[in-house]
Amino acid sequence: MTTSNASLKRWVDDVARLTQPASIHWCNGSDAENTALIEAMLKSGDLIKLNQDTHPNCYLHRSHPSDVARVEHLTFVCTRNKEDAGPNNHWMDPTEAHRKIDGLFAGAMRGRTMYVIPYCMGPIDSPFARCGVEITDSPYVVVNMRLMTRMGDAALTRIEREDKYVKGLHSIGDLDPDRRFIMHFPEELTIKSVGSGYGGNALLGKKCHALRIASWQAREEGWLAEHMLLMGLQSPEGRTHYVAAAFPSACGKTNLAMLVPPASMPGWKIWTLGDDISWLHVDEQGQLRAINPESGYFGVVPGTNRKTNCNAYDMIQRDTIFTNVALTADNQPWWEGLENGTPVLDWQGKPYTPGNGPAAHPNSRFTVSAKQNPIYSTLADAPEGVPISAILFGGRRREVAPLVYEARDWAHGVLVGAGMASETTAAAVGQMGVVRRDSMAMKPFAGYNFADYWSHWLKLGSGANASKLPKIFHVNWFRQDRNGRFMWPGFGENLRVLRWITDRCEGKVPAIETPIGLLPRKQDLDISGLDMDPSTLETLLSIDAGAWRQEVDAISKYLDEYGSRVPSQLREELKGVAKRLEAANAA
Ligand code: GTP
Ligand code: SPV
Ligand code: MN
Repeated sequence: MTTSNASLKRWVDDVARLTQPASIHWCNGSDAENTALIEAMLKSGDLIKLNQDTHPNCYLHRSHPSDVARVEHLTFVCTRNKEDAGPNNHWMDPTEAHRKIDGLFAGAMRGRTMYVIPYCMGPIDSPFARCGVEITDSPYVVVNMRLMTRMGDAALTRIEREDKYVKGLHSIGDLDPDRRFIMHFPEELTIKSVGSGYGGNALLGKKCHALRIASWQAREEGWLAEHMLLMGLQSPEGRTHYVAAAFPSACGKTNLAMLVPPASMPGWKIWTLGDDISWLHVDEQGQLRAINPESGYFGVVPGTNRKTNCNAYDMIQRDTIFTNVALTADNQPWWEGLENGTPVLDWQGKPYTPGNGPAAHPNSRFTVSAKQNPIYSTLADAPEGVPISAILFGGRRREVAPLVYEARDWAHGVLVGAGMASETTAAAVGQMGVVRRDSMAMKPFAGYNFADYWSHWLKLGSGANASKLPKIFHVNWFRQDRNGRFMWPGFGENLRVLRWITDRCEGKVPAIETPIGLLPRKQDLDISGLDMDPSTLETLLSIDAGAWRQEVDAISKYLDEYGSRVPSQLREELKGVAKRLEAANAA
């Protein structure tokens, strides 16, 4: 097979000349192709068959122990002008970057098959969808891309028609962390990644295309590409609100998107549209609408069980690829937080000894088609997307940030998103549990200067055509008490907070004005049936003025890092918070 598109054919030929594969395979996305790839990977040891009685069509992949998470320090945005990448990105001159990485690609596919993967991010017939082609020498990448994107013939047809697509080149190379780079060339709509087989570094449709390159395109074209889940909340009366929520990696997007309502909220229904990425546009009526560019989930495994999220748990009992989980004696996958079973082999395949670190890697993942989600929304395939009632920002904050508050308006909401902070997690290599600023949960994913990104957000909201903007909220499920215990039960119980949010969207309940935004009155947040003492709720719903004055100072210093490109409106919003804190202090 090949293509009628001359530029695509030329690029594939050029890559083959550089990387020297033994053969070239154009992926069509068929079942037969997938089965053959899985058979081959079982033979090569890339995949291990899991217990087919308990987990039909489930496989385990063990990655190289040095290759288990995203590598932010090796991820570059290569723009002609360094300032365009901004202090939020590592930068390299594009000419130098190409030279450096092409050196690593030279001959990298010798003896291997080179796969050409045409894919579409978003419903194949959506005007908001964007296509790409990933070239890779990893069959694991191919089978994952098939679950995560609309991959194969239909995508190729659209690419040939449009003649515009993102070029992604990937090789696992020798997996040496010293020869590992993930490079983005937004001005050329090009991605080059070498030396890693891990999700976000290797499945180029996901973070590299749908966030870093897409955010760049989105600014040029007047839309937003965001690290947001997308869900529908249907009340017992039958009204549905769609909500998009940006939380940093491993901070609860998949779980919120697949939420199981608590017993105390009968009649509520949740619909998942997406669990990681949303593309948002203002439509002709001035309404913000969103699509999920992905078609599968690459989700965190640890912590998933029947109690925390039975939707997610049920979904991964069949047709799932597990990466870096542990194994039981009868070859079932095992991870921390699972209610039964005993691990005998850890994620590296070594005999498991309790007390010697976790059995499953903390960033072990499942890859599964979204169609297996029992609450998958039929509107996830709607070309026009869904109207958004509310945007949520949130992070992992053991202190300072209350359970929920509402921004005063769009511009204040942009400040709330820009000032977000969260504790680092196992999703990226590096120290865990350190609080860092992570604007809109996009610190690792914005493909351009954050200062310009904040301006773009402000501009989108002030446009005359944006008349029906969603409300913006901040949530925090992760407040801890003095003993390090989570104060809020989280998971399904988060629906109690979402209900207050939709009540606010419908103008049903008043809220309390505070210096940082609008907080719920205690009587408006239903906590019936929760074992929660009044002082805990008090803490969750109050703000510590001293801690917030420090927070404002910290945000101010953070904005300073971005210099004169920071929009003055953002600084005005921050001054507003500072003034209100002073006034409250004086009162
Ligand atoms: P990425 O895929 O990395 O973008 O992560 P994500 O934002 O989708 O996070 P996910 O839902 O996978 O949750 C990450 C971890 O946080 C898991 O171990 C969950 O069990 C845990 N978690 C999710 N929601 C909650 C919550 O409401 N409360 C608490 N305490 N933990 C949660
Ligand atoms: C994240 O780290 O935010 C993920 C996993 O969703 S990855 O695809 O590796 O980026
Ligand atoms: Mn993510």
